[in-house]
Amino acid sequence: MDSVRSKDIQKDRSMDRSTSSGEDKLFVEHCKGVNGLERVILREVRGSSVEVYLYGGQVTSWKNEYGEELLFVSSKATFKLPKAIRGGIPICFPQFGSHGSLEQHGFARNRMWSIDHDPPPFPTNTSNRAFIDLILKHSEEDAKIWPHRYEFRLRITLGPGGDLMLTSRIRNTNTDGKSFAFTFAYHTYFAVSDISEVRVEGLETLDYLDNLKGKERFTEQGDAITFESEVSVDKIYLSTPTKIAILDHERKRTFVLRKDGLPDAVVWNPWDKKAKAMTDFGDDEYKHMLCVEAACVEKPIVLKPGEEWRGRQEISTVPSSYCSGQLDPKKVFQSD
Ligand code: TA6
Repeated sequence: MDSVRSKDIQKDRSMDRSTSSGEDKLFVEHCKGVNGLERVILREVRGSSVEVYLYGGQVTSWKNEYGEELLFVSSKATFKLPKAIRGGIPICFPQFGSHGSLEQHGFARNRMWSIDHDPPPFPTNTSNRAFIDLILKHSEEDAKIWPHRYEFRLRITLGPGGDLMLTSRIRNTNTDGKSFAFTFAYHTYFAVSDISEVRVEGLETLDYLDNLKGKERFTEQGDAITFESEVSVDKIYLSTPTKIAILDHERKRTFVLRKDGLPDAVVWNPWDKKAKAMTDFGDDEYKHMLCVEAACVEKPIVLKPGEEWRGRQEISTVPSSYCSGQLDPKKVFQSD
């Protein structure tokens, strides 16, 4: 998996925040990545790190303090425009999936984002040092397919404890008085030891749209979601709790996903057939990834000119061993 990530990395490490003190450089570093694409590395004092490509405004690595990779990126991922990078956290905007007339998952993941050197004050005061502000704005190219003026500000923050936060602020800057509507997802690819050993907690008994059955609506059964049935899963859970847990039994690790402003959650694993059909995905890689995506799909967000929407996702890990009952889902969901 690291072959793609370590290939073609040029040793050109430039500074961040021209006014930044020596110390800041420790937290945020600009350098070139695969195929010379601009990337930013965030580091935290205890050793955790995050890698972000300006192409797609996409997180492509999140490592804990032991240097263990927590996100999946395919060994066949292409880091070449206009193809989206297969893995990490692609941003689906202004359309999730095929829910609309645009290309699958919209265009934000296939665009070159910029560093936002002058972001408006951030809603929450943060002592975090390891963060980067990115911005994507409307372009003539996009206006041909989506005739709206917008500003999409994305802050990516690595917390002192190694938590990863993504906060999106999307503003309608239309000057023609027109509102616009969009759907959205943080299409997160979690790295897992063995998909058949993974459980997802927090989506029990919820309604979902099955993308493999013409988006027909069903209700999930009572227990945690598992992946033993040897078939691909592609479900959009509606109006979910703000916290979801992904338990990787073999690794004794639980991912806790907290979300805000994103009512839905998508669960996707392509399994073997779809895996073989994807050119930028290894045939067996479906065994080591699971997408759980904080999303807004069922009810599109509508913004009038001047209005701004905010959608936030925070992911963290807790050591777990489900069998020993250490991780009691009720406790996870009560812990705040
Ligand atoms: O989020 C799940 C999904 O919409 C699936 O339907 C599957 O197509 C996946 O996204 C990957 O989409 P992509 O366009 O990246 O191949």
